[in-house]
Amino acid sequence: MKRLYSLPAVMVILLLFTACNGGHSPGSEVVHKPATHTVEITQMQFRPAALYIQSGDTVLFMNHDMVDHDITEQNNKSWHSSKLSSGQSWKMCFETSSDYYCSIHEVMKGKVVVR
Ligand SMILES: [Cu+2]
Repeated sequence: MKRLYSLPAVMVILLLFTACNGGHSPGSEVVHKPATHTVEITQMQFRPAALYIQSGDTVLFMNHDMVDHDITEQNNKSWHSSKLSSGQSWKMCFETSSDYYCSIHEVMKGKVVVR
């Protein structure tokens, strides 16, 4: 018996709005307008290696290298990007600080510090 089973070629989840819910927590005294920051990946490094943001900000990772990279949360891999080819980018909204690295090149490390 021949079973033809074609997997969906592409399953794309488009997260058009990756911004964290800008919910105003009760009693919060400062309303921060979410910003977008960029981390450039170049010459096997994240630049800046340490990025300081505010909760709810979005970080865009841009791969300028000729090789693939990814961005993986370092402590328990609680999140990770897809593999970024040269010229590709990926973004995520941060509510807490995270250390991250590239799982393809484990010496590549960086962190996002929410303050
Ligand atoms: Cu890498």
